[in-house]
Amino acid sequence: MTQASLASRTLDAATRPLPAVAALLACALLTPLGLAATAPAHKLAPIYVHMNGANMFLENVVAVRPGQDVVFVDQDTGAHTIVGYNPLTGQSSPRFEGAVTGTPGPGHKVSTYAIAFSHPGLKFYYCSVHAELMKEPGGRTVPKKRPTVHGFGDPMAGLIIVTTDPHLLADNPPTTHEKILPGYFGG
Ligand SMILES: [Cu+2]
Repeated sequence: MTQASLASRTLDAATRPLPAVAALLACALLTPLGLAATAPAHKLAPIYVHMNGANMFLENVVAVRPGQDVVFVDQDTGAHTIVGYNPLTGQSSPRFEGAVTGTPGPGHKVSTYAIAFSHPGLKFYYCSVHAELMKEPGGRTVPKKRPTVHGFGDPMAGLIIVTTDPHLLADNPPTTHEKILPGYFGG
């Protein structure tokens, strides 16, 4: 890597989260009090969750505002599903149910699935291809990695926190602001 490209990468990494932070600040300043939780005055940039290898959601916990899109981006060679479930009842969600197809790699069309939620809350989801829901002895339903699936030990699952809390919203990883992650397509 040349010194120039190193400097450019460093600069890029340092400035990347700023547009999103600026957007949130602008929102906080421009949205009348009490309106933010129910009706965003203007469209926020989406938050991205990537699949690009090891059969997992790369950013497996993200926070979004009510009405803000979460876009699942499949940069993996394999297909996945995104299915909401309730850990207390074990029921799957009829509305939060998406599917994305794999891609051979850079230059090919990337499959996405988008969803937004109206109210604050915890939205648990899993990939039904690579994980399965199981009821634990305490009564809670949790996703477990399917025994035949390759990847790390974690089940392919995640959580979307729908909130107006600025501290939670600020905790998103920097990659959630990029639609496509450069330089890597997983298997
Ligand atoms: Cu999957």
